[in-house]
Amino acid sequence: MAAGFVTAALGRRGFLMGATALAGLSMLNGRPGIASAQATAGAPVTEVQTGSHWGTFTARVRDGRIVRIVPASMDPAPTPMIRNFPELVHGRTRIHRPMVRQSWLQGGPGAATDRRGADPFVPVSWDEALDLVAGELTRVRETYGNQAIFGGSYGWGSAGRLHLAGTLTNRFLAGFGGYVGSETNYSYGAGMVLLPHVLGGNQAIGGPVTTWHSIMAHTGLIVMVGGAAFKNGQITFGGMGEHTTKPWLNRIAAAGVPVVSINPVAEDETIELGFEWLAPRPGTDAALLLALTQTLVEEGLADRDFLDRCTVGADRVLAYLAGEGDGVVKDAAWAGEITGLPAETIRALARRMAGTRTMIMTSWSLQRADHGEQPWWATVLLASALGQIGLPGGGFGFSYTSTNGIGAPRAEISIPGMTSGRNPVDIDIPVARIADLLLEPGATIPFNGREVTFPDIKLIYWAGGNPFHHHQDLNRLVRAWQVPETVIVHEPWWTPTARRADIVLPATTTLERNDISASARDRWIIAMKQVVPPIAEARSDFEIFSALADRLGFGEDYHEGKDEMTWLRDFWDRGRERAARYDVALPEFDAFWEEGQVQLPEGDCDFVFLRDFRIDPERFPLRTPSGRIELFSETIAGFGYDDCPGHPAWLEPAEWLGNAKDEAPLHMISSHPQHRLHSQMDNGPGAAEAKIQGREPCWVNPEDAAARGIADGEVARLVNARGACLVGIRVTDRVRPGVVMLAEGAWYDPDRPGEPGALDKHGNPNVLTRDVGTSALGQGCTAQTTMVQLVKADGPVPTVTAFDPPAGA
Ligand SMILES: Nc1nc2c(c(=O)[nH]1)N[C@H]1C(S)=C(S)[C@@H](COP(=O)(O)OP(=O)(O)OC[C@H]3O[C@@H](n4cnc5c(=O)[nH]c(N)nc54)[C@H](O)[C@@H]3O)O[C@H]1N2
Ligand SMILES: Nc1nc2c(c(=O)[nH]1)N[C@H]1C(S)=C(S)[C@@H](COP(=O)(O)OP(=O)(O)OC[C@H]3O[C@@H](n4cnc5c(=O)[nH]c(N)nc54)[C@H](O)[C@@H]3O)O[C@H]1N2
Ligand SMILES: [Mo]
Repeated sequence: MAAGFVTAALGRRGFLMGATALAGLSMLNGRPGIASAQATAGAPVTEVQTGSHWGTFTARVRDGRIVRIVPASMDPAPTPMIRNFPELVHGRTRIHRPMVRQSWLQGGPGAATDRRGADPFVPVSWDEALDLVAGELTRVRETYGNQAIFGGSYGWGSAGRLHLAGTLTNRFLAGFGGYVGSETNYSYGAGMVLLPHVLGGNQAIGGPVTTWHSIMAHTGLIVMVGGAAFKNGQITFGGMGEHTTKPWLNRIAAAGVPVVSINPVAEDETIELGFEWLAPRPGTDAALLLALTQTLVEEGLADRDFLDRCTVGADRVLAYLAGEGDGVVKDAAWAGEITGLPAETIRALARRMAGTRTMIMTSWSLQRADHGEQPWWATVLLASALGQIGLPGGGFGFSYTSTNGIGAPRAEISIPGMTSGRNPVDIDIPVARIADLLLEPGATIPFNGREVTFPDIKLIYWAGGNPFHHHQDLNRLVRAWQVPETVIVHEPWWTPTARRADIVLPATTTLERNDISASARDRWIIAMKQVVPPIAEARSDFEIFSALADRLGFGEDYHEGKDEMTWLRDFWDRGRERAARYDVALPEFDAFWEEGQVQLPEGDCDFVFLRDFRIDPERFPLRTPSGRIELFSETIAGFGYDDCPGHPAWLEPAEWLGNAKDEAPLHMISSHPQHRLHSQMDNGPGAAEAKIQGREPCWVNPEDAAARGIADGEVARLVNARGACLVGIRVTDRVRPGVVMLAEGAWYDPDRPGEPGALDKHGNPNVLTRDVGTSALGQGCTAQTTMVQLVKADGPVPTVTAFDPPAGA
């Protein structure tokens, strides 16, 4: 995803492997790697294997239509989501032709920008569309300069080393003279800014981390802060051969390793696998983790030797825990009041953790909250006090429960991909500050010890993301989106963002082109073969940008005269050379392509994060200023931020159950959806089946539902000062009283498009969420810090129109 993956050098040392272990490279036979005609009754069926963020599968095609999706045989736990592809590729939400918003076409740039999302569209030919885009880019560059172009273009797009829409956009705009970009991400933006100060890098997020093998063999207790949510393990960014996370969890459960899920919500695994469930108030985990640490200290269970040898600043944090400065002891009784968990439960958990080999798995969700840096820093503090960091099966990690493939060992071999090139405009905003950027040109914000000044944006170019799903406070984004003169979007589907563009260029889906999937979290390299020809007039992002670059005179720099297959061959050949340096012999490209897949050798199954550092911190220092784990960071303290002091602390969130107002008494969690990837596949049958009267399901505790006279299966309204949406009610005791859960990703569907404050008919939580950064340090997204009211919807409710193409289409 967006930039910023720094890997600590040291934890990697344990990952070096002997040549013999690597020699066993295998290419599996027996799967339909190439298109093969089969005689069936009627039209011939071809079978083509391809890959995606959801995994690898074979698509059966008859008469140019995908009729069936079959998961790949190497995948032990495929996700049912892949069955959505036939509808996604052929369904009625596809954009078939280049389209221009009517007012823009008639009135030119800047015309009636408040009608974005409301205006009809006018189809144009590809030639006209490309001329319009090239002309408008040139006008903006000449009139305002390249820093008036926003090309941060955040989003998941599709898997593949070539057709990564965001990278292709960046490369194109860099070649055009530059753009305002974005850095960090929505996933763990606050965490990835924090951890380099504390641990010297982000290996604790991206891996390698202590393997599941090591956990299975050595761990006596797993504590999942942010819960077991293996719905999230259905996805690997960039694609995969195997889903490993859920199978490992099943094995761990079968082996009887106790798992405590700390989560206001009980996800499926908590019930299915019989995990222990502790349901704190949302946003209070930092207090819980501090109190667990304080309990260890009080009871003489803290590992002083580890704290002395491997950390700096422990004394100052422990003094804070003991109440020095504010007179408040951060003990179990104190945290009990904040979290809503019994103090004795907190004490008992601390003792259990100290009494056995404990692995703490903290999820990404916790830091998408006001002061989201704190629960992550407090995780490192607690793990340090336990003193098991660097021991087999002990310590902590930040991703085990948030995405597939973390903790699965793999060889250090990578296939290169398309690069974005150097951006001559050297301005990047923290990605979640997009609305601030548009609304406050000239304003300066603090960010990780420096300052970012927002330029005046006149043109937005977006491909591969859906800000009208992903950004917070959508009513504010509606206003911000009216500021630029022109918005250009590439999309396969009529998503809320495509509907709010001035020029929409129809992109192919991943099934309509060739690519290679190779993720650092998986052992498989997959040939992502074209399954069907492009639908209607769709073109790949690469073709679109190549044609534009040709028009604008830098085509040769952009495409280098290479077509799709030539690029893939090129990536492969370079990856093959790299692999040879690790004694791994990859086949020639043609053999790989014909076979359709390659399995890399397994990495070090016994890998333990920070093992060498633990053994000898002098010899294997971290890349922090002190070389140790920074429980107190002079650097962060030196920034002087009130909202992110020099050590982990409990800082009251802007909104939480501890300061609930009558008009918004419920805490809303907006988790990642079970049946889709963000907004992707919301237009498929899987998501549709999960909806309630066509709306996104909202989990409500029986107490809260009864207090409002609301029953399971009804449509109700979630509302706060920022917005309102309709949701389908799921009454369940799997959510803590006072908390509601509405997954992100339902296509935003306002009853009065273009108007801030419209009612979203469909259930997108981001009409309710808050658009303020985590802190001056991380400036991450704070979607989880949201209080709402739930109201019975009396009378008839409006029909959902999110999936009806706009007028003119
Ligand atoms: N309330 C709330 N909001 C959240 C979150 C939350 O927890 N709560 N989570 C946040 C997080 S972590 C993330 S990562 C973001 C995700 O936000 P996004 O990454 O923006 O979400 P997606 O729905 O995956 O959007 C990808 C878009 O790319 C399009 N697309 C797919 N393939 C291609 C292609 O090849 N070419 C082009 N041009 N387009 C393509 C898809 O149709 C889709 O519209 O959401 C964030 N928003
Ligand atoms: N199926 C599916 N899988 C996905 C994605 C998807 O869209 N769909 N998106 C992918 C992406 S981009 C990302 S970033 C990851 C996200 O990974 P995460 O951020 O880990 O996922 P979430 O589902 O937001 O939240 C995980 C759990 O945290 C709990 N939680 C929320 N708030 C709190 C809190 O304050 N305290 C505690 N203790 N628990 C809390 C939620 O109830 C939920 O069960 O998922 C990835 N995997
Ligand atoms: Mo994410």
